[in-house]
Amino acid sequence: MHAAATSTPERQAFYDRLAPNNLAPLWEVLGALITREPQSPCIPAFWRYGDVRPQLMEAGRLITAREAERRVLILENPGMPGKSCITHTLYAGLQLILPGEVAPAHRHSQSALRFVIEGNGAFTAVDGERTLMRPGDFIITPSWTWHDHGNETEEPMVWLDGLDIPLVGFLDASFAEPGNAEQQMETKPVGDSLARYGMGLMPVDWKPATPTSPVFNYPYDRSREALETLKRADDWDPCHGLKLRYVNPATGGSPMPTIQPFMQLLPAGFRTESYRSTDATIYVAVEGSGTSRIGDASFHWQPHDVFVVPSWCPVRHEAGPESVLFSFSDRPVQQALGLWREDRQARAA
Ligand code: GTQ
Repeated sequence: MHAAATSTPERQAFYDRLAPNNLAPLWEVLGALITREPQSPCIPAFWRYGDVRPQLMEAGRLITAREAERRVLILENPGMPGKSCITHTLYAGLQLILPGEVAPAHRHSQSALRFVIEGNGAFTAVDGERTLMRPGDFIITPSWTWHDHGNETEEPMVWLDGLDIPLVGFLDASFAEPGNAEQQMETKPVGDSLARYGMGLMPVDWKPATPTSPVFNYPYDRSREALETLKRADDWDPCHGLKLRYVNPATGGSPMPTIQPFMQLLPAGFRTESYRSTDATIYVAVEGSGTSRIGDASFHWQPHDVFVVPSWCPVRHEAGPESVLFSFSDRPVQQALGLWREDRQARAA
């Protein structure tokens, strides 16, 4: 926006005298502070599950879930090494729980989503209710709720964690507490929340007490069925194919205050038009295969692969066979602040 001012010895001497007084000249940094367009350290990135899985299993041999508290390999954006973030505002990691293991109860102000990758029927418990995890399920751990995970099955359980850790850290609003017991008491039957709030019905006098959805497992068979039925309507969005957003049934808004998840279907051979938006987005391939061109990068994905589209970076997807993508971003935060923008004719990616 503003070209850097010329440096003169006199000016530099002045700046040197300002610094001890905790003062700095705006005109030296204005262009870097207020950019014409988003300038993110986040870059397009890709994780092939076939490459990550052996290292995740190696972590399983080196440390228990109990000792680690959460046995997770963080997916670090290569543009921000060592920062534990996948985008500038969000964190993601792959969590492993082996048969017989427990990840002990704790709670924190950060909100978490789980997107189930592999395994069949290990559980996560949230405030006294267990839910069984199946591939493709989208599960929420709301802010400040007690949660522990356990695997009473014979198979390893792997899911993608998505948390608002960087965002909460930026706001200096992180609180956390360990549970007094390793596992919380089960106080509700499995499926309680879905029956109570997720069937197009609500208990008659119920009012939401938090901004997070009262439904905490959105099972894949239901999301998939929605896509399967809607694809017959044949009204494809040129930029998205058939894209649905998960909702909080109490508000119609995002299921989580800081993160909006999506599920989309691309028919065989479909090529989306170039698109960009200010919410950097994390994708997980669920079914099919395809290629996504993100800025200058190009990634060929298969089920369980993860990739990142940075803020305002043009993206185009091309499906091979019919494909399903899960994704999530900080869009609700940007929308609440009036900052979110999209561009449906992005310069060709
Ligand atoms: O499962 O509670 O990937 O607290 C990072 C922090 C998972 C969890 C993560 C966590 C969790």
